[in-house]
Amino acid sequence: MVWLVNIAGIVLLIFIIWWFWLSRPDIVRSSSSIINIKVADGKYVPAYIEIAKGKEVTLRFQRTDPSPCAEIVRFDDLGVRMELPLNEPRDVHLCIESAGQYGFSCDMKMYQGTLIVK
Ligand SMILES: [Cu+2]
Repeated sequence: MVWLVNIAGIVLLIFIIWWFWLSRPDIVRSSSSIINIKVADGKYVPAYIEIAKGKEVTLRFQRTDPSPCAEIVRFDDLGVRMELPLNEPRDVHLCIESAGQYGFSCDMKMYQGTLIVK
């Protein structure tokens, strides 16, 4: 019986690793030039966005989260920082020339998202 418990433990561990580190539930690959991002309930939705290298995109942030934590969005790698007033969409225009991953976050880095440029 002990081996059965061990196997159950290993399966559970694999599931936990997959869930927290490997699953990207809301990755969005958008071919459209305007991508809507909701700022709600303590997170960005979607939080993982794949965009094409060298193409102009508009990230349209719609903040419905009243937490003051959400009122700034910053793209540190790109030198972009923008205020997000409540219930008023704000656009961030980007054209990224080199492939890679670019994080974005609120001012205290509690809300986090990633742009994947390919
Ligand atoms: Cu914050």
